[in-house]
This record gives sequence, C-alpha cells and structure tokens, in this order.
Amino acid sequence: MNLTMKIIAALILGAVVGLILNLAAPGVFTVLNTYLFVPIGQIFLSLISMLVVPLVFFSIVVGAAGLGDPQKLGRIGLKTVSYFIVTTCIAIIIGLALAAVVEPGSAGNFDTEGAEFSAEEAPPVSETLMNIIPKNPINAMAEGNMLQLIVFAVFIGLALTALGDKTKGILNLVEQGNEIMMYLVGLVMKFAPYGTFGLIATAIGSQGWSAIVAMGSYMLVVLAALFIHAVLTYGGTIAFLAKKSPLWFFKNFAPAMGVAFSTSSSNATLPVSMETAQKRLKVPEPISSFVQPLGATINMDGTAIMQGVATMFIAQAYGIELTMGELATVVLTAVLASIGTAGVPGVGLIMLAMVLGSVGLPVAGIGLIIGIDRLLDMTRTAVNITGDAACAVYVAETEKKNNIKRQRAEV
Ligand code: DAS
Repeated sequence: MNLTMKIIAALILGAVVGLILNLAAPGVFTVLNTYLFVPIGQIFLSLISMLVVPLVFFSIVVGAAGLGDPQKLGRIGLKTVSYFIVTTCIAIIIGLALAAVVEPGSAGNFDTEGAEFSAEEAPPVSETLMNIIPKNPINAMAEGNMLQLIVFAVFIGLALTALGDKTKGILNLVEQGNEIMMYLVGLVMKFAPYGTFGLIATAIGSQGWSAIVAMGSYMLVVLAALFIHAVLTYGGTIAFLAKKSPLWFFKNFAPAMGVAFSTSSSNATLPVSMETAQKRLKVPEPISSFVQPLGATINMDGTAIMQGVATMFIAQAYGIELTMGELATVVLTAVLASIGTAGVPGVGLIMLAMVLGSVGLPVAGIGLIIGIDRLLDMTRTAVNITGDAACAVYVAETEKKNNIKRQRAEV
C-alpha cells in the first residue's frame, strides 16, 4: 500500500474509531485519547513543524538563487500574487453566493442570546505589509514569522546569484542543507499514517455529535463551497492554465491534502506539500520553494470560503440583511485578512472576526459556529494548500513555455 493509501486509510480509521468511541464508550475514548491518540498526533505535528523554518529558509535561498535574475523572480512573484488574490476573491464569492441561496442561518432558530466570542486582534494588513522586512532575521526565524523569513531568504538567494563564484561555497552549503531537510521530510512522512490517525481520532472523538447535527446545514454549505472551489477553480487552473489533467493533479497531491486535513495547519504541512509538489507534480524546486511557503502564509482560499459562508450565516441568524456594498467590503476584507495571518490551526476564526467587524456584524455570532470549527478547519486547510500547489503547477508550466519561446527566439 503506498503512502497516499496509508494516509487515507489512517484518516478513515481514525474518524471511525473516534466517532464510535465518542458515541458508545466516551470513557474509553478519554483514556485512549489521553495516552494514545493525542501523544502520537502531537509527536507527528511537532516533527513536521520542526522542519518548517529551516526547510523554508534553505529552499527559498536555493530557489531564489536558482531562479537567477531578479527580473525572473519579479515575474514569478507577480504571477503568483495575482493568482492568489484572484482565487481568494473567487473563493469568498462562492461562499457568499451559496450561503445566500441555501440560507443555513435561517434554517434553525439559533440561540443568538447565548452566543459569545472574543477574538485576539489580527494585525492590520498595513502593519503586516510594513513589517515584512525583518529587522532581526534570527528573531523572525525564532518566531516563525514566515513572511519575514521568506523576504530574508529571497535577499540571500539574490545576493548569492549576484556574487556568483565568490560565494559558490556558501551556495553549495545551502544546497546541502536543503538536501538534508528534504531527506528528513521523507523520514518524517513514514510516520504520517500513525500521526494522522491520532490527530483525526482526537478531532472527531472530541467533537460532540449533537453539535455536528445542529450545525449540519452550515457545515454542508461550507463543505459544498470548498468542493466547488477546488474542482472548478483549481481543476480549471490545472486544465486550462497548466494544460494538464486535474485528475493527475488531485491524485498526486492527495498525500499532502491528507496531512493538511489531519494537522489543520498549512505551515506544518509545508514540508510535505513542497516535497509532494516537487516529487509527484514535478514542480521545479525554485518555483515550489517560492510559491508554496508564500501561499501557506498569504493565500487561504478555504478560509475565505468559510468566512463567506459564516458571514452570511451569522447575518441570517441575527436577521440582518447585508447590502451589496457590505458584501463587497466582506470580499475585500477577507482577501486582505488572509495576507495578514499565518497558516496555523484556528487562524480562520481570528480573520472571521475582522470580516464581521468590517460590516458591523456581531463578532459574538462566531460563538454559534465555533463548536464545529475544528472539523471545518481540517477541510479548509486542505483546500488552502491545494490552491498553493495549483498555483505552483500553473507558474511552473507557464515558465516552462516562456523558456521554450525564449530559446526558440535565441536560435
Ligand atoms: N488552519 C488554517 C491553515 O493552516 C486555516 C484556517 O484556520 O482557516 O491554513
């Protein structure tokens, strides 16, 4: 059985075990969860999280150096960020539209009185954009500040290109560092089936079945919107922009989607999603090393979809009608919010508070959906990283065509 099948089998088995124990033997679940599921899940999460900062640093330095001239890096950067912004806009519009049609918030009589939620403030986008230049790169690495780490690594990579043979030794060292990190990713991935089993058994087993039923309509709308976006937007990207088979894409990227689903963290999944894109989707390392870490930080289509559906759901639950202008504000705020927050579990709710605040909806309404947010976080994180991979394949294919055209022109 290959790794994909092992991870999928572990996800299914973990979910079934968690659900059965939650319903039939909660006491047994508590014991197993404490001494088995949580430990193996956390060990796996820590192992892959341990690799994120060094892997992102080495791979982006090698990637930026490998891209050669800053002009090419600029072209790839522009293509990448434009794709991220457009797909995030599409994502939240799909979420808003589906929720407006289905109206999950008016389905049940939700007790809005009891709802409460207080979110930690997410940094304003302007602050995030001003702060992307690290005053102290070591600090940025220690704090796992991904945007600052990416910027610093790109500068180092460009310097290595400019200095050429003078710093050949350093470039070799960084390339060897990258080799080491990719080897460690492969090693950790052998533990993935066990780790994903533990994480899923905990997540599903700890979820009150009644909460799932009560929020059924909301969950179904979010899951349907995630599916539509993945198939139409990413399937369309692969088919029409990259001129490849969407089935080939989803099949080969499945292991990374499984890890994202179980960890609910784009950042923690980064080592796996980069290795999967490079080894199975054949994305050149320089492009994968630039697009995917950037995407894990600023591109969260799955999260934007949740925000679209949740905003409509909360407005409906409170009997508030949103104007077209307010809906446009929701789209803009969600796109900007996704740039300002990192890919870690639960960040979507912090961003949702920003989106609700932008149109004066009660942030307390998040209390209505927080109970099942962990389950939805798993699915939207899988969509988030799939969008990054679709972008990497699109950029790689269009760059390949650029190179062929340029070579023909030079002949
Ligand atoms: N868990 C976040 C991520 O890692 C997404 C979210 O919270 O919505 O992408």
